[in-house]
Amino acid sequence: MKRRNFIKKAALGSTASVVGPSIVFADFIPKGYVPLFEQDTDPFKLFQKDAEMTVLNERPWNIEAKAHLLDDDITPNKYMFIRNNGIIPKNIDVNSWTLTIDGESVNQKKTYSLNDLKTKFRQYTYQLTLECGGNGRSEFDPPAKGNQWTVGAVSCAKWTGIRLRDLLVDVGIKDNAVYVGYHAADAHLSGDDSKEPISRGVPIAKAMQDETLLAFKMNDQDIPLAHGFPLRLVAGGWPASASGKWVTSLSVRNKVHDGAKMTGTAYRIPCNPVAPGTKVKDEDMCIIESMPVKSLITYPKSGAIIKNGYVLAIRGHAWAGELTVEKMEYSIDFGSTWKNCTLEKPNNRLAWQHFNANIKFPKKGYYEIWARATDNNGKKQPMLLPGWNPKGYLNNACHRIAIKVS
Ligand SMILES: Nc1nc2c(c(=O)[nH]1)N[C@H]1C(S)=C(S)[C@@H](COP(=O)(O)O)O[C@H]1N2
Ligand SMILES: [Mo]
Repeated sequence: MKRRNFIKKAALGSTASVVGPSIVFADFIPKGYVPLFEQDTDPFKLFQKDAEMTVLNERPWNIEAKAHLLDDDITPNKYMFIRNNGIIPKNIDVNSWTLTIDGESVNQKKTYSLNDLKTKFRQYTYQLTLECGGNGRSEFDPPAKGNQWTVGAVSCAKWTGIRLRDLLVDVGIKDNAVYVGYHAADAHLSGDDSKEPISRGVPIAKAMQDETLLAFKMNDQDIPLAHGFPLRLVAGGWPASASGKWVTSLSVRNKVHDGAKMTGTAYRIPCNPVAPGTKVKDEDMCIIESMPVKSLITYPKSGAIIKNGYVLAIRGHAWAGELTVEKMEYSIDFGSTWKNCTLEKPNNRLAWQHFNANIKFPKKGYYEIWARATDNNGKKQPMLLPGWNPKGYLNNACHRIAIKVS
């Protein structure tokens, strides 16, 4: 990302907000002309992200955090990764926004205004872990195409909304319902409006969980535009691609939803492990459901230098998809020996858990701290890259930071 370039241009359009000021002579804009303020903008200003966030792609916008930026217990917007498959919707009118529930397995199609959703149903708040299925992709070998996420495509914000279950009950669904697929207002990169950038969803059992929300608030405020304003599906613990942003309709399907990015190698992995580089048959690919156990050291920042004799207090978060984290350990000798961290309970199901430990180093020199979580089924994070798959999903290898004791 050439920062200097867009800072220069952003100055020209510094009055432009995300939704845009009203363009006074809009009627006179030549067809196909893109106003300067939209041509190149500073993503950090545009999305209110911290300047230390990393831009991986500008079209569509994909932005990730660094481990040390994720230190907060509840992730604030400025450190939250953005993953887009298409173009963020423009000119959203909350007064005319509706959500339609249809599909083979509804008794009758029904449409709700935002106001209906906000007033007719009870609201709930949960802190929910959302991790992109491709987080950690950059480590795959042979490499996997797609955004080269390192460790920062994960967040755990507080979401407020209504239970998807309450809505489905209100609509009335048939016994043969299998899946709930979302459709959203973002546009396909090609500009072809008949195509959707992404249309995924969750099986009925996940849709019916207490914590599966149709959210209108994130961290007690309107959801930021980039994260799905004004209405977003949030299915914590699953690949975040299941959590549709800018949702305009939900289809209750009598089969596994077959929308964009539900098939082929998208968000699917070989049902059984394969050797790196293997071509896998379509019927041998399985949809990713619950995310695997994982953790992140968020303090100190990798590369920290400490004085000999100093006791270093490390901290971070651990999560395990639908499961809970039962044990958290660290190693300072490249995984030869492990010691326990103190591990907290989650704020609610599907929220990440905080850990900390006090570390003494035996003498001066270079060390790495490796962190390893174990889920409540006894599964541990692998020390190095786990099962290769064509699109580089589910890298839950131990997080490692470098420390110099001087
Ligand atoms: N409508 C829509 N919803 C979407 C996406 C998208 O491109 N369009 N991307 C998905 C993917 S792949 C991820 S990882 C998460 C990212 O959520 P965030 O940008 O709020 O962090 O949103 C999901 N929901
Ligand atoms: Mo994703």
